[in-house]
Amino acid sequence: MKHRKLAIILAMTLLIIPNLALLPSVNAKKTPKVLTVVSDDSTEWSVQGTNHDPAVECWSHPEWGSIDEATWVWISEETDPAWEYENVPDGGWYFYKIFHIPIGSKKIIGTITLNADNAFELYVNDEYIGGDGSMNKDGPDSGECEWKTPETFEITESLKPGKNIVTIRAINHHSHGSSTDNPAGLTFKISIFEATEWK
Ligand SMILES: [Ca+2]
Ligand SMILES: [Ca+2]
Repeated sequence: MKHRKLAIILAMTLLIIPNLALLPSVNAKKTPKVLTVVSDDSTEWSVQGTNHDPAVECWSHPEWGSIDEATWVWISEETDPAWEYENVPDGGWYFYKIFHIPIGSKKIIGTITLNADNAFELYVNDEYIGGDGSMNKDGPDSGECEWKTPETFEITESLKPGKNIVTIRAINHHSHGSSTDNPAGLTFKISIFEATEWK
């Protein structure tokens, strides 16, 4: 009887062991994506923090360096360069995006890719991250084409679980031109990952 029990246990063990190899490894390295946030009509804009209004999808130039999934937005569908030149405050229009990283997320890694016509400065949770182009509304004299290429910044150290706010100051250069030969726009994509190893 004892031998029969042992034989059954041995048979079951032999059945289970090969199947263990089919289970996914718990140590497999992975970098799950937690969140993607893009510019869209839930982006808000304001004049230096007052009267937040929704940004709108705007006319986009075919040569603008665009970003997958993200919309070009601005304070109006078509730019009025002369009106903007007269009315834009020093430092440009302020654009905001609020997003929430799930509480309990650990080892968060984040990047943002963005582009503006003509120039921008980027802040995450009020911390300055970087920029592209001159924030002077008269623009540079060098004929810079910063609007052609998106920039990517790592924002890991500025992120936190819970509510986060990205602020982008953006400005259109020069008073001359029509809405299509001197357009304005902003586009961005925030990507948040949860890493398995902290570097
Ligand atoms: Ca750029
Ligand atoms: Ca422009």
